[in-house]
Amino acid sequence: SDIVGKYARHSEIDSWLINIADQYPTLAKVESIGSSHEGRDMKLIRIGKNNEARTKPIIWIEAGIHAREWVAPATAIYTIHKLLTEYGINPVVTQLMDEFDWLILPSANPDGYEYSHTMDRLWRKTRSRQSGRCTGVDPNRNFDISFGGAGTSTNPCSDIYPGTSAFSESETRNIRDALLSERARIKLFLSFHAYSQLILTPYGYTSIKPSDNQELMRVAEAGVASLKTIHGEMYTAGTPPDLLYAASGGSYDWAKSVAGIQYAYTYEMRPAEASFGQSGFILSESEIIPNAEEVWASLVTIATEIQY
Ligand code: 0X9
Ligand code: ZN
Repeated sequence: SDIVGKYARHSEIDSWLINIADQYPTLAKVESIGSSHEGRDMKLIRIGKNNEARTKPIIWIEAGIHAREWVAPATAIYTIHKLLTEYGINPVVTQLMDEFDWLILPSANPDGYEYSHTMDRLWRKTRSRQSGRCTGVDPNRNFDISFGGAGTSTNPCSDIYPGTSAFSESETRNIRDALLSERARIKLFLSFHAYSQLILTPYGYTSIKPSDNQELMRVAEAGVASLKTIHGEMYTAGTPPDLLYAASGGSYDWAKSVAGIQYAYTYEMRPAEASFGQSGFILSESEIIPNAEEVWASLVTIATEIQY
């Protein structure tokens, strides 16, 4: 069944990944990076010409670490589909598959994602048991970078509870271990979120800028410009402390400052803002493809700009 352009369930994403990799055996391979707290598989798809040689630079995409941000996994799925179905047809896709291996984790918080479908549409965290009758840790506060610092709460019931210690969650440990085993080849790390229409540059945890801030901003601004050409949507590039709020323990900050991946960005996708009476996390299914098309255009530009 085709889930492109739909808000699919975790199990549908799983079987779709297996299926599409089967259809393109020379271009794709699915592997598991481990299980979630409730035992769901976390599948990573490796896409690229000759990806089995494991020699090319890697573009890493993690999506859905926040459960309610449904457009993020849906955009990762569109991207996987585009790469595989247009290889050898679309010259841009072909080039980006010849030059990079794409490692895409479309459902980074499977338990939370399922819970947001069955019990609470606005669930954000994991589903591990915490003290005081509370459930879940914010996985984007659970990485070991300024753990428990800015943008966290010590209240286990809070949506920004970072957990009892860094990497307390199976989901973040699985992501950490997969990243560490590939880090030498990863050139670009992307974390897909919603919403606010931003390309966030590092760092999120401090207002101190990395030494290569200018270069990171140049590439992000180029991405914003090409994104706008598709449907006219406006994004802003900059750091979380400058544009949103400081937040520690995030995956892209860890990818940059600990794993040493130079280009690390967090996308906050559609919508730009919540509309009256409705949460910004509730985005019509009809916006998945337009959102993914414009994000794709920015990815092409970013991938092109970082080639050297
Ligand atoms: O708060 C977050 O984790 C992200 N915003 S969201 O609305 N999707 O929850 C921003 C994350 C930026 N990254 C870091 N601050 N590390
Ligand atoms: Zn998020």
